[in-house]
Amino acid sequence: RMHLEAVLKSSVRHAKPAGLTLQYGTAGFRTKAEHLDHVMYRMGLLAVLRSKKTKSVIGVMVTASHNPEEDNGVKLVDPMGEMLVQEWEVYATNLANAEEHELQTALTNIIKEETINMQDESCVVIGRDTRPSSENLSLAVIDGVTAFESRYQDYGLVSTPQLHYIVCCRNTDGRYGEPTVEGYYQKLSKAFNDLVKQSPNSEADKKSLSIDGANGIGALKIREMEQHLQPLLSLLLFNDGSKGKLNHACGADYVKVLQKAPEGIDMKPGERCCSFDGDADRIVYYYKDNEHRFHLLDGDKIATLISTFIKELLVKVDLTLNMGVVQTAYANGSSTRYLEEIMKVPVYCAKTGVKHLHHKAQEFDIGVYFEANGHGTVLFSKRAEEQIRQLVDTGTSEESRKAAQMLKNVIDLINQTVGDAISDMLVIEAILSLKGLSVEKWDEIYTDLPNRQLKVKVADRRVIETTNAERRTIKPPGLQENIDEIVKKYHMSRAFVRPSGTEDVVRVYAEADTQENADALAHEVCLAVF
Ligand code: NG1
Ligand code: ZN
Repeated sequence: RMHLEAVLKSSVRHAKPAGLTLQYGTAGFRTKAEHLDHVMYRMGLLAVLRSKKTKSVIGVMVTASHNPEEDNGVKLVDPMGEMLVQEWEVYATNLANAEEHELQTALTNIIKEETINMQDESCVVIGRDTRPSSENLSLAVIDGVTAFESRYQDYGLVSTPQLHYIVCCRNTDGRYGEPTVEGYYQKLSKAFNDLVKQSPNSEADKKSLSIDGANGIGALKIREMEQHLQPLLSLLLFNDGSKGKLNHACGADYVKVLQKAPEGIDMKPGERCCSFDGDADRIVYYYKDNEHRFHLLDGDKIATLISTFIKELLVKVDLTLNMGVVQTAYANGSSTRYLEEIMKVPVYCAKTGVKHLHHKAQEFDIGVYFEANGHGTVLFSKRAEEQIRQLVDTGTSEESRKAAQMLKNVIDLINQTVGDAISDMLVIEAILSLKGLSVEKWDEIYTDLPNRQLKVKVADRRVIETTNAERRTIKPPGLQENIDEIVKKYHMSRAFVRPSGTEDVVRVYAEADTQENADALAHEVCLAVF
């Protein structure tokens, strides 16, 4: 058939190295950039098929997030700005792994199985991070899209959450916002400024916020947005990409895993600092105290701050909307206990990977989800949004109308499509300002249990299988019993292992009463895995 001829012809320029296999995992495809050209071309093709199938605009983001600069990756964005639906991940994997002579069959299979009408319209939007390899790889995506004669728009350098936002806008007739980067800045800055203007706390006692941009796209985008936030937020940007290497000794993942400040940032005692990751969909906060001790405020602390704030507003508007918090096994035990026992908020544990948290959070009127590593957002159901918007005008008291207005601003400020460092940062900054809360006071809400995360290289990580939201192993036989015995030797302890979905390693996590014990426990469990 005509359209496949063109596809096969162009594929020669993006030939797959024979024998190379990759898997569409929790974060799409991710590996060394030089192995990805054929994958990009084929994801361009797949995006066109997905677009025809859903009769919507589909996104393709070229990034490897917090991975080293030499890596790259690609993920597809579904119509409402969500991650690609799970059933299509299999198609992505099959398509990426088909040898050149199998490509036609792989494509025909998808078209047949999904009964795709190739005459249907399609449109793909493309974005990329700042990696040196990203531009050429995004051109390979475009080659795939045009081989199918599809419409497309290349948005160039954007953060991952900006592309998710754009996809959602394009498929909702602009009701979510203008489908441009400028539209994103307008929407978020208006909501932020409206929110912060209601703060009773004076400008004078506000310190500026220091941002570690991980030498990535987030730094670029913060520079563009900065002027929209004046004078309510003053920012100091470090690791802006002018000297350092992407994600090297900086960024949210580095800070979270090593529990220390990034290089290249100037920290003064008591001053708020935050780090983005390489594609700006994660954020963690931190500060150093007067004794120069480092304090981390990770995704769990962020989830607690945001859910507490929303819960307080819900009481004021007197709406009976249910709210739940979704975490993963990596959530610090103290955060879970605080949310359940003090805040009386139901907490759920999902498997690692945003799509799992996102789906669980959709079950609530208001679903707050965060991975401990700082990836997260808040989802408002249609019902919740409607009720809140209505109360802005019809609330029975001044106080309830004001609270409804704040909730409405939060809805506009949060990027509901995916975790977003910039959006989350603005939500946090607004809450701290409205509550007159310093970073130390926020940190004091609960005390983290000392913890350690390690990784172990094994011959084949797939020999480990887990259950119960990855908190226990069922394979290989005997491993869980071993871990249980080791954990028993420590106080207030917990540990689990799971195969990573993005790296060829097994991850080990441990918590205990002291840092020494958490470290020792993590080491012992590593040995049990090895
Ligand atoms: P893996 O490699 O499966 O642990 C990591 C993060 C996830 C998620 C993905 C996607 C940890 C422990 N794991 O997954 O939370 O962010 O990368 O980027 O942080
Ligand atoms: Zn990321």
